[in-house]
Amino acid sequence: MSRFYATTPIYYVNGKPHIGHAYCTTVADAAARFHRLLGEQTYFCTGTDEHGQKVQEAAEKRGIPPQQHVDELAEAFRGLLPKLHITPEQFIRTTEPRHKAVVARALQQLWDNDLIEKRSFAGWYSTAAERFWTEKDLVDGKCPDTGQEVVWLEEANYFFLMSRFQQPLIDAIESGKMRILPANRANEVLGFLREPLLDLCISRPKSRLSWGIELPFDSEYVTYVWFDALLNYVTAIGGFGAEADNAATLGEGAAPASGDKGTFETWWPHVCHFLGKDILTTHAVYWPTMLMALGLEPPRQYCVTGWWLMDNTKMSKSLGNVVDPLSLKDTYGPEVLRWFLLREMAVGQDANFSEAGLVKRNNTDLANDLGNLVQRTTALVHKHFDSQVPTLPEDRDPSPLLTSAIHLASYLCGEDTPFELTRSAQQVWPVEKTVDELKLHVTLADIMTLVQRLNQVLASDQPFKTVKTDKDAAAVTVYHALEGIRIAANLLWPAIPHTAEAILERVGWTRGVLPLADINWGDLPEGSAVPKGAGLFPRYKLDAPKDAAKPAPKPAKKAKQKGLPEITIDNAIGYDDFAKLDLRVGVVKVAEPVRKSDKLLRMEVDVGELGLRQVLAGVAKHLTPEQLVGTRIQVLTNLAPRKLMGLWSQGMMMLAETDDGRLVPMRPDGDAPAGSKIA
Ligand code: ME8
Repeated sequence: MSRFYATTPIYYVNGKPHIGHAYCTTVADAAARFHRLLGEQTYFCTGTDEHGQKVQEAAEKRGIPPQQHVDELAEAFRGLLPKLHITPEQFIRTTEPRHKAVVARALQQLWDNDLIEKRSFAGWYSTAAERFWTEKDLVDGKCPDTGQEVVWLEEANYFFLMSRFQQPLIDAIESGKMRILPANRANEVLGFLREPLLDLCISRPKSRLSWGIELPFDSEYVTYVWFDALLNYVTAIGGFGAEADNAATLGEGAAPASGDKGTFETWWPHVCHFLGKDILTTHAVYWPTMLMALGLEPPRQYCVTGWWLMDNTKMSKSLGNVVDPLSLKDTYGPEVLRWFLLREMAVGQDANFSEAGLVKRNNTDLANDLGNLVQRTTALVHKHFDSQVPTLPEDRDPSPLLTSAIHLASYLCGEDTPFELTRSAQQVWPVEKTVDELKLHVTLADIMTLVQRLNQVLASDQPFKTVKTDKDAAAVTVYHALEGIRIAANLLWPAIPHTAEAILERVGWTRGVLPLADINWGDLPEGSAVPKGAGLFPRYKLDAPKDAAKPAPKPAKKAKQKGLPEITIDNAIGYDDFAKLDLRVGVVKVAEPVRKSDKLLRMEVDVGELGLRQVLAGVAKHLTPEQLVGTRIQVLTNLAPRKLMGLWSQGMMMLAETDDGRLVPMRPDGDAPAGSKIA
């Protein structure tokens, strides 16, 4: 049987859970549920990372012992899960004895195999990043990752001989054995591996940090927190001798390697790590090399997620600009929050978080599209069909539009159907394909095309009218609309599990959520009772004061013309706004990498009458300087200048960002000279 083992990062307990944590865990939860729909056995783990300097300092700040601190905060993280309808099989904490034992066994094995060495070492240490940097790594004398102060430290430490595994790691990524999604993140890791890989300092002297797992071969040291934390993924499924401890801790039968839950060997080949882009190196470089050194396979798959931003800054505990996900759940309910997190953010990319955005997603997708469909269809059943699923009359075919909805549903479920992609305004894929590629935002958008198609069917078949003149025709539409809703709800279950279950009941379906292979159009029993219920999704309006700082949303603009599909443009801007942009043709005179940045290129661009502009663009992973010098690009010249890596950027290069994360320059066609206005 095929399996899927989903993990989230285990979260630092140096602050309360925030939207970033809620997001990563929700994506993993939804992915695990989608894999269940694909008929796979799934195991999903999350937990807390409880050792290390950050946690020790957080406890000191509160003036309480670290154990008390971590016990309290672990409960805050664990307690958040049911409130977001997240259902992991296991919650693991790194201070549990079963995990400490795994870490000690792993360290001992590496030590016995001469893969750990003691060396004296000096470097700039950043407490915030919990690591050493070399002089040339520093930016303005500060930690390049966190921008915080660093201190010079000289000490003897233990090193894991990570450098030995550089080539096997490159091979694992290049061969696809380690699958890193989205693909641009794999390139990022390979880019990092172009430089020689150093050995990894995996100890901290107790004189400096006492809150950690003691090295089994030197009681003067504790283990570096990342070495400890990453091993949780193995502990959770019984690796490194954790089977018996797991069974004792979690209860017989609850953990892999006990009862019928499989073993470490059966789960490990199917692991998929969900993680934020900021912890890619630790997961895709340190972790697989640790596993290789321990004689285990590197992780099979990674899903690297982007950041939720607020005013273009990452929301995080240390920045203090954190939106409490619980407060939004209390206002709008967990299902709306889940929907927003999963549908709004393209997996892997950053997105801006706003309450207004959440309200909009609720109102358009859930209240208008899904809620209305259920409400209108079941209202017809109550009014005209005795609150029962109508019986399908013989010899009455569904309308062509309805037939296309039936085909679309089968196509989403993976069947060969005559459904033509061109019938759809957007390209739609079978659920299995986009789930496999971990593009869950696309999966959900595709499922919503079924909901939208069913709404179009109601608008075009007009059963509320035909029911008075041709009840059989209305019965055909209503039966199939109920069936379409049943299948859409089944497919949406991974994102909005409680609502999906409620919708299934609402259309008279009593067999619960089914795997895709068991979904057949026409299985909804005729005559089953359709219960009455309240509206599923209330519409919300944001109170003015909450949004006072933001510009008032522009009224939606509709463009109606016979023969053209009607479109609605939210937040439409007027021509005057557009005219404020000074876009010009530019000719790149110079292009070169920016020191200490693997993303930025510095260009000097001739923009005609505006002179020569220095433009910084985050394209180093997509374009070489040679591909730019001498070519023509489009530049936005009146964007307020910004300083990046100590250099001013005096314009913005226009790029297309493709779904698979590539950046493609927008090149002016024809021979318009440098400085020509683009309008
Ligand atoms: O890194 N948007 O824990 P952590 C999206 N303990 N994701 C965000 C975010 C945001 N604004 N802010 C944080 C650790 N995250 C380690 C992991 S695993 C063996 C050890 C995500 O609590 C971030 O990207 O600092 C990361 O994936 C996760 O929260 C954990 O953050």
